[in-house]
Amino acid sequence: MTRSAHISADDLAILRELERKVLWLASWTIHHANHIRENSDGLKVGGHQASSASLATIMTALYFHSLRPQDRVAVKPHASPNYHAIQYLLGRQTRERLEGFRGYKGAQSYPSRTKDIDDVDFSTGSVGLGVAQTLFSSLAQDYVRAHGWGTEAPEGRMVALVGDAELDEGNIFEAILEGWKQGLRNCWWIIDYNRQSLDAVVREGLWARFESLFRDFGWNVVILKYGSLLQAAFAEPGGERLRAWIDSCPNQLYSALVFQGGAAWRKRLTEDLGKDVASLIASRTDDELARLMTNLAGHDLPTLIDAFQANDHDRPTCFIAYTIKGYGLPFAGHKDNHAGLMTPAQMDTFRAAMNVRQGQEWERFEGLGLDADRIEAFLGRVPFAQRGERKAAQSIPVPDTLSVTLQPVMSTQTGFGAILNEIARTTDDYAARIVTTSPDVTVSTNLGAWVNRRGLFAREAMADTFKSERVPSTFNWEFSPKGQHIELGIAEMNLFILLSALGLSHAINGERLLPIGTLYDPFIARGLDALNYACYQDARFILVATPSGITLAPEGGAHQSISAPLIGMAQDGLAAFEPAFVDELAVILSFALAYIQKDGEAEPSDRTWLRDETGGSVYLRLSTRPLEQPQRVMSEELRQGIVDGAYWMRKPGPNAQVVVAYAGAVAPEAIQAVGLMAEDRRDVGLLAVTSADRLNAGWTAAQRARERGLVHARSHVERLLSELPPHCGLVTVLDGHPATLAWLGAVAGHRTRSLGVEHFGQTGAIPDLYRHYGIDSDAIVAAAQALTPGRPIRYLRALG
Ligand SMILES: Cc1ncc(C[n+]2csc(CCOP(=O)(O)OP(=O)(O)O)c2C)c(N)n1
Ligand SMILES: [Mg+2]
Repeated sequence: MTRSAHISADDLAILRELERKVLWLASWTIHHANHIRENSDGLKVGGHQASSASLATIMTALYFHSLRPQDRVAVKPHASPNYHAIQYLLGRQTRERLEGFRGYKGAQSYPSRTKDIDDVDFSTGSVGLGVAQTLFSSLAQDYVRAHGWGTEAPEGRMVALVGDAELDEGNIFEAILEGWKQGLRNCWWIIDYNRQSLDAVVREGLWARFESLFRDFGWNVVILKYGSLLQAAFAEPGGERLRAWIDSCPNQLYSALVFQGGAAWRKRLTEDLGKDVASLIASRTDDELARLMTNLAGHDLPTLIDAFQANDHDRPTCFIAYTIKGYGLPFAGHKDNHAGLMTPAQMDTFRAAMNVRQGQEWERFEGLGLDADRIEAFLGRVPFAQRGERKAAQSIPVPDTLSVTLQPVMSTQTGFGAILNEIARTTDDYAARIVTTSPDVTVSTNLGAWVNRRGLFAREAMADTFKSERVPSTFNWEFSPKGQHIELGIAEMNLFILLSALGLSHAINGERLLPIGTLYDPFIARGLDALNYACYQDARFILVATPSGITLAPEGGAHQSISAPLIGMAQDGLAAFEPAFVDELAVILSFALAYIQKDGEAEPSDRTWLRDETGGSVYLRLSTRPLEQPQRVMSEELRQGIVDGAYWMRKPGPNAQVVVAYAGAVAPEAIQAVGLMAEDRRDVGLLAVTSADRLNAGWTAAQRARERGLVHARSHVERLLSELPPHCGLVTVLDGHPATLAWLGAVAGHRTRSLGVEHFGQTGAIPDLYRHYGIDSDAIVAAAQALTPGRPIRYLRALG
């Protein structure tokens, strides 16, 4: 038996048993979900059996031996059954959930931090994102430790188990480049090089591209190709010829021979190599020959254990581990095996080969060739399983009021910069926990003043040469380990994945950060899947998007965002706000800094029907348009309205004929329109909407509550609109898609006309564009006139 210098023969024997057990349990879990559990929708589960088998050995080596308690892992999505099986063997996953794999409340199809119970470190699912998450988590760990937090615990490695086809995703390359810039450490990517994607076999020689790519960016590359059986065979007569043959064998042929088995190997090798390898082949049975030829390093425990042990440094490392998709299963190597499922007959054969008795399929120690006590004792001392309960990160108090000096005329974007500047001047704890980041739009999103005070982060200090050379510059661009801004290259995917990593620091590092990321609003779409991913795994951050909409005017048609408000509403885990004024922004930002730290279980609030105690992330849609700021006192009621999503800027009278509801930068048009129609329509009201998202969510929740019998449930927007007479018309307006506010008419049954932007690309000054797209005051008045009976509105007649 082949040996490893880093594990005793006894322990290796146990690991081999566990490897078989992982393969069995993962395969059985999938089989059970398809063939045994009642599956009324008739949907079959593809993409798991072959993919899991490919990683079974590597995951056995890691989880039962090489990983340390401080390490964190992102598991390739389709290897989820392996992960759950491993946790089950360690006593951290239930049989019930395995039986319910992919079912309601069962173990998740793809490992999920939020939905699984077995301590998943990073969710995966959308390929490429979990991989990059490990890279950014390493940076987040460095950031936390450089600031002097969490240093009592040892540094962990962030490990990704990567499908080879995952490297087709562009975000991986963006991440590698950024990692190089930031001096990445403590990151392992283990590529499951099975040379198969979902559809087919991958291109020849891909490993060489990977190798040079990673080396170019400063990674250590370890190629794990041959297992210990093959290495031993290479020393036999003809062994070198065999090695050369394998090295030049096309991927497709290798896969096909794996699928066909021992007899096919014998025939092919004999044909190609003849007497050179005659004795090597003749001394093995078909089964032994098949075992030899599939003994790639990714299926060889001693080789893996030695390689992991030998990589004892903090340089980022890419392991390219040769594997076979479907290893150990009847469809091993077949190019169509991604969605392959074993038939019940095949499963019976497999079960028998695994020594598992019928009816005992879920038994943890069934079919093992070793004493259960020995295995139990081994499991009890597995290093990775020694990690205890996660340290619950403290919550950092945030002031109720953030100070800002209001200029008579200013934009929300300027206000944002001013508020952060004020925060930067304080010595409060929460200010120290804020970390900002931006993909090359730090200055243009107004983070400059903050960065001037708090500096840029890098593990090694770097001076601003302009400053040392005394060249005048507005911005101090100095890097140090104490800096609080992480400057990224222009890649919005990276921004969101970094926010995801920083926003999970409380869970991963046990140290809370308050991350704020800025970007231009339209480029949310560029990183949308990564944003969704960050929310899905419940990372907490504040996203500040500015400028936005057509209001960025001469900045150009290409940068206009229309759908962003709808994204804000629809994105689960993200509370979206679009304030018009800077005093609103200050209230929202203070709310947001507290909200991103909440994770309670409380019932929804009676006032709003929002579940604020559970917290979430926050998206602020800001603007560069300077607006005249209201001179007003921030009453408690006003503050509450701003946070809840809307307040009356002008309360409608009892006979109101029209209400204008606006959001964001079009406030002056809405205010003006209300003034212009005041003589011709009675009791006109003006509703300032600060969060269509929260209004809508509360409304939906209250309706559901009533349908379930809580007859008194009322949401904030229902209360706001309840006093309007039925004949009152609603005109809604925002610089974004009109559907964002169109639903307001359904709240209490009011006729509604919704103005907004449906087309884009026109450039010009704000008045030109507002007129062109129909969100200026004329358009609001015209809509009000069309919607409500009464005499023609004089102002419009005057215009006409
Ligand atoms: C962003 C995204 N696109 C497409 C998919 C569908 N998908 C799931 S796995 C997969 C390819 C799997 O190939 P590989 O990463 O090599 O893993 P293997 O199955 O070979 O282990 C694809 C295209 C996905 N999950 N995410
Ligand atoms: Mg693959």
